[in-house]
Amino acid sequence: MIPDTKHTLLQYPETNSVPPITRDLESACRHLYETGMCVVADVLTPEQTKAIGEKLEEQAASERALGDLAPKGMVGCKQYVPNMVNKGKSFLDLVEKEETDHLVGCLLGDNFLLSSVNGHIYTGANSEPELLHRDQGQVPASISMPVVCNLLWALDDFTPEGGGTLVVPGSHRWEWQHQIRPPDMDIAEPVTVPAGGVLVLDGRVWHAGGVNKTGSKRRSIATFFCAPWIRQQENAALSCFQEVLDEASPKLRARLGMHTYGTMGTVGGTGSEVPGATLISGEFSFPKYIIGESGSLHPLPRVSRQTRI
Ligand SMILES: O=C(O)CCC(=O)C(=O)O
Repeated sequence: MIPDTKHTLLQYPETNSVPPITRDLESACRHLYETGMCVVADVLTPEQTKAIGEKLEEQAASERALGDLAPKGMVGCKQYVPNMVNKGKSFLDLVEKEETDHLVGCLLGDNFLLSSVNGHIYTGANSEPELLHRDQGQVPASISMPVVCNLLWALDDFTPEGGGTLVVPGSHRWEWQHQIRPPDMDIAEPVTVPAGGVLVLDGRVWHAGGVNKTGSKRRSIATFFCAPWIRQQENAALSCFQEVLDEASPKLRARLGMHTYGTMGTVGGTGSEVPGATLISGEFSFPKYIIGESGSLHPLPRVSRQTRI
């Protein structure tokens, strides 16, 4: 897939309207190019939505019980559950879906990587929206192309009253000077996403979690993706269980970064099967050892589901 990068600039502070909810992936990609966002309905069945929601709740409860042994997940009324890669196949299935390939591919090209998978649970009412931000805030604003893309899989309805994501549609097309500091919150629009649907955000578009006036629970899984030539948010090569990689399809292994991209992402200088070629993109397995000074050989330990503290 060849991403459409020929969009025109939009004069700050002009914005677009929130695009209509669609089920058609071609329309969704057009919405993404034009407005920096799209909402696709019914990508998960009600049964899948319920099962993923329950699994997320169970995981969140087990991490709260870990106390200080887990990263601080609770911020205000939001519990953040990081690195779902090791926490159940249903989360990884979102990464491999055909809709994911299509929607992310139309922004980042076919070779995109999984940057992270995180769970979000908003447990109650709040009075302030989150900070407006761009998900590619670490990338120089003068880089005018999308290099990351976030898919928020709604496990409950996102509604304006229930704190649904606030987005400034079209802000990805502003000149780079307006990509550094957030615009006024009052130009951000609340987005409605029915449970089982997905909200896709171009990494350059300003957005934030909204104000939840109803106190209803709002859960989602954020599958975050990046171009194959920038760093992933989670260092999957280090933190992904070996068993997850052993069970993964070639596509999932590649998304996790277990694939070289030209000369990038090698492990110990990963060799190519092709004589004389070093610029070949291809899957690798972790070598048994890393070569050190004077040719010493050092075993490469891998994190395993089997070994526990
Ligand atoms: O959950 C939301 O509505 C917003 C999440 C968000 O801003 C993000 O993942 O970058």
